[in-house]
Amino acid sequence: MDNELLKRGLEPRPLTSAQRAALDTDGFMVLEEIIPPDWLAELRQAFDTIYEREGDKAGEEVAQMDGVRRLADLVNKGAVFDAVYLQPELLMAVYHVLQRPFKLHSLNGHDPLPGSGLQILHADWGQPASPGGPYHVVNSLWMLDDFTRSNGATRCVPGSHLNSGRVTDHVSDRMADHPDQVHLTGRAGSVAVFNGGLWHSSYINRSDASRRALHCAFIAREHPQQTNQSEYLRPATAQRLSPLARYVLDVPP
Ligand SMILES: O=C(O)CCC(=O)C(=O)O
Repeated sequence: MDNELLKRGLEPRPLTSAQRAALDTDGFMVLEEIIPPDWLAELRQAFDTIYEREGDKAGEEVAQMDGVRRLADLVNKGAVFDAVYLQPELLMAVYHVLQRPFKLHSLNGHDPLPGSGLQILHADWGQPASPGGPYHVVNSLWMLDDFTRSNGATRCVPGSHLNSGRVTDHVSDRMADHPDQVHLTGRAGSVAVFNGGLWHSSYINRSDASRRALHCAFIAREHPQQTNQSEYLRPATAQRLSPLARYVLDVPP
């Protein structure tokens, strides 16, 4: 484990052997009942309030997508998000995959609207992959609603993080269903953690229900962040950050 995390107060929560095996072999795992009901209600409320407040600018710091309610830079949009990027099981899983010090890559929101949401199958690490690592990115999906087959639960191809090269070396039509794809379903309050080399994408929401998620991604410490936290850091955020939060965000002490 990264001793800097422990020195700043992370309480280690060792993964089970089944969790480690799932991350190694499938490239993902789902942690259930991570978000208690009160916090879940606050996160849902914050998601909707921020989206309403930002309107057509919502998500623009990172990426907007037609048919998807996107949010970005959530580190600076409410203390309710502080515990997301410090969740101990999540940090342990990230270290297990990356095997070296890491930092937050970005904290965003994603809600495919009814009838929309399909993305190309992609990996979050943009460079060609080498089987067995080293890996560079770990992402997590915080399920603020139940993730079901009908409301657009994320699809992924188990074991695809073990392939070499790029997704395009293996898949010609990345919008099409992949024969080996599965969906990351789970109850609201669950968190799916996956290797950034895993082929995955958002899927069509064929229901009338929302499918709000937070994307909390981490990157090996030697690489630039998707959201440069030092540049974006607002005074109100800086004031409340713990030493552990500052380290994970990679902002000055
Ligand atoms: O929320 C999802 O289903 C995954 C979205 C995703 O992979 C992305 O926005 O790059």
